[in-house]
Amino acid sequence: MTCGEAVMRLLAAYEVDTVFGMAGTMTLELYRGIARAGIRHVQCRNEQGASLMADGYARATGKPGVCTVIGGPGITNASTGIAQAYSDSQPMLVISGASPALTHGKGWGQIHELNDAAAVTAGFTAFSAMIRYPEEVPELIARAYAVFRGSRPRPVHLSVPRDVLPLPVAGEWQARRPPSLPMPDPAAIAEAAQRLTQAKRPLIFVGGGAVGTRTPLADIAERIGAPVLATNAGKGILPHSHPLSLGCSILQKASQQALADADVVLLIGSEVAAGDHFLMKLEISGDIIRIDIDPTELTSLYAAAVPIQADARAALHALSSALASRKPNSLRSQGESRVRDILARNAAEMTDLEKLHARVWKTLRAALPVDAIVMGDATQIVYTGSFAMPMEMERCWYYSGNYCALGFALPMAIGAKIGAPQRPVIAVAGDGGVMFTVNELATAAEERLALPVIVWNNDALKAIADGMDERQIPRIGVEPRSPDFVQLAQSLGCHASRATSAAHLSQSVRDALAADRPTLIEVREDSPWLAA
Ligand SMILES: Cc1ncc(C[n+]2csc(CCOP(=O)(O)OP(=O)(O)O)c2C)c(N)n1
Ligand SMILES: [Mg+2]
Repeated sequence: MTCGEAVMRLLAAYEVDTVFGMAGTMTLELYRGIARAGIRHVQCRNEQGASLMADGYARATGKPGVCTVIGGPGITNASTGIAQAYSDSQPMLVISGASPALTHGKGWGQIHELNDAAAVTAGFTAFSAMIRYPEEVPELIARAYAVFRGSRPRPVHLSVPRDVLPLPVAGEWQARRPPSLPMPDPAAIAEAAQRLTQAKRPLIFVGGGAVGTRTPLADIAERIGAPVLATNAGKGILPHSHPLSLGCSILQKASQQALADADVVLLIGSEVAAGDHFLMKLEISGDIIRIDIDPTELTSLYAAAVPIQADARAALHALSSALASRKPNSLRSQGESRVRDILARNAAEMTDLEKLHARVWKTLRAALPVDAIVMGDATQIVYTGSFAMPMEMERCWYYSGNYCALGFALPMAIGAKIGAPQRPVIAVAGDGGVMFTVNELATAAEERLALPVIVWNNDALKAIADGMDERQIPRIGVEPRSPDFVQLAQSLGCHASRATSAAHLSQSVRDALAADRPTLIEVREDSPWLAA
């Protein structure tokens, strides 16, 4: 067996069933392994697509996404998707080729040569390592899974030189058992429970790290009467319809004010990234009880009065038990009326453009099943969607958020649909953003994915054009000429249409969810049917 084959057989032992990739001569032995290990290979059109698809797969399945790319341009192309996954704390394993080990750093002009590949990806991975001997592989892959399963998940990059991949490996490598997650300190939980019972205006703020905590979260919120605010990544953990849910409304003023006014904030599994609120720092004047798996977060920008380093699920179960033994403070109905008031003030402040976006979301919400996954690009309609698209379930709404890489939505949706084919998945991107990765429509067509792709067309890089207008800067480089999106999608093997009414949009989405291939649906911002 070659090292390349052994790598893939070992990944199969870690239950890897799919890799997203682009082959090259340097990675041929990995492909022998892919074939022999019975792993599905999804061929992307550019490595940026592969890393974003691997990320989408991870978000839909909860398992690490894997991509295989060549060194050099394979890695520099994949970097955007790896960095996006890093920013959003998603597990991803990137296996790349590299030029022969002997040549590294010598400037001999080897094909795909990259000075210090590990240094290139070090800034957006939990760790990046260059393999020198096949024997190093089992430990490094075990370390990658320790990151994925036992700590804050983040991407890992392993480069395997082209002269190491063909080396012989004797015997099968075994998967190693990953460590368990850190448990909360009982004293810190008792202190948190004490402070929460005494709070007059508590508020809970949940991020992606709180996924999987619905039951204890709802229990805690109800006992202390706390409104629950979510980041984009935390959207749906508490169902939108819950009377204490503020949804992901942190872009809106009344929600920001409620956070500023709370006397105790329970912040769970979130760095409160600026991509969710567009401010340097949110105002929080109350004490923060913070639960995070990453110890560095607990002392960061939003430093904790009560820092609890733990897995959020374990911590919230412990906190809900600790609160159960205390007398409820009977603030639930007050909390619910605070929520109604905040939501009403947010609604009253919506701009005309946001109201127009919200009409589209209303149509989409009605057309999509409750468990549909929405992958949103950095387009204005998605910013509005963060608060205007209600979610009853977690892991259903993803937005490129803080790293904010244009071109996120389509490949993410492809990866999600491949990972969870039984789930409805939809991509929403702007006319500017979709062009970054539109080539991957060919991948989606080849994979015969029933995937609606909404293109929100306002004939501009509008978020930036608006910024120029506001500052009286002439519009430069923000009005690219778009292709005919319908023709473009058709030529890449997709169905395509332009929405002509709300009913037509709704029917097109429903049809697309059951189609034999992807469907691009263009929605023009200036559609007469969308006007108020
Ligand atoms: C890779 C990348 N380059 C540049 C940007 C800066 N940027 C943020 S939003 C935006 C405009 C996007 O235009 P479009 O997708 O049409 O959405 P719209 O704002 O028009 O709704 C740009 C250029 C970015 N987020 N990502
Ligand atoms: Mg646009």
